[in-house]
Amino acid sequence: MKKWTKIVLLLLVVTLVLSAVAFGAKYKKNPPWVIGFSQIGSESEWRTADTISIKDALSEDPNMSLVYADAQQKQENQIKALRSFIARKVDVIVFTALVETGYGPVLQEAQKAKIPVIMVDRDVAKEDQQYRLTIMGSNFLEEGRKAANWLADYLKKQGIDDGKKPVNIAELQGTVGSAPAIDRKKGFEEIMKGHPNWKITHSQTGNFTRAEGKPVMEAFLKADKDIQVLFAHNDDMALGAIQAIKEAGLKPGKDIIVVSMDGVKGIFEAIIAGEANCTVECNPLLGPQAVQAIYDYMEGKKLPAKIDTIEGIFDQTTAKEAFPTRQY
Ligand code: GZL
Repeated sequence: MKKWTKIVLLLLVVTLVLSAVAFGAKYKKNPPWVIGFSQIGSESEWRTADTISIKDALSEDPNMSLVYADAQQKQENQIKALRSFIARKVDVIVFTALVETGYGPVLQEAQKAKIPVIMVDRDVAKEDQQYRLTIMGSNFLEEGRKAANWLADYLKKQGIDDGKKPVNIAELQGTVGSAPAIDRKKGFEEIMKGHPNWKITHSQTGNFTRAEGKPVMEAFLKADKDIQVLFAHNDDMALGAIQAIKEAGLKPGKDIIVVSMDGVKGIFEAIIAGEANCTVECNPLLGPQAVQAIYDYMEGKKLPAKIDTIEGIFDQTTAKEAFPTRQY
């Protein structure tokens, strides 16, 4: 090849590369970015799926490197992790709040250090939301309403609720002070107002775990067998309670209607086996949305205050068909 041709070709390649860089995405800070992800623990099937989704999405992205911290359900561990991210000057913090309150000071420190905070799943208290960029996750209030509306429809169809006879409900609450526990309860009780014969006769936290849901349900049943419905703030506690109902000689899904949230594999199996009745989906697969939010931020786009996830509801008429394609 003639010398001149080689020079022209070389110049062409250099120009192409430079223009690609010049007209490539304009970032606030050029990658690679260090992302600190503070997760609350591994208390449920839902949390495990959520952690895998977010860790995979962040670590598989060529522009991101992940610093991961598991708080093991302790807020002090989480605050320590956030402070270590700040000290390390990570580019973005991604975190889910174990409980709503107590994060104001550390979020202000992140803001002072000009480190953006993107919340996933559980938000912080209203007064501290000014220190975070956005929250992505479920609408817990709506999940509570969906559970109660499904129950009203089911009780009517089964001829169990004449609007007068008492419907006694046992409630397994999630982690005290957490956004899902507060808002799922609020949403459920909002719909209850339209059913004066419904009553929550027992209510206690099972901390979103099977191991704690079972003994709490055992204690409910020891005190009072006149329970028609179990409303559990997540499937893991419902699965623990189903064991307790069986050990008390009752049929879960029949003697006691079981309604919970998340949509994990275990509850699909219980619904298909007729031992549970309904699960309101709460999508944990937030990884891709978290990565997209980081790119949007780095490209200077304004993030919406809340990024909602799309969710369904499953019962004994739909669970069997949906189960094979479930991703968590
Ligand atoms: C809800 C999430 C809750 C799940 C539980 O988005 O925060 O925490 O419902 C999990 O299974 O423990």
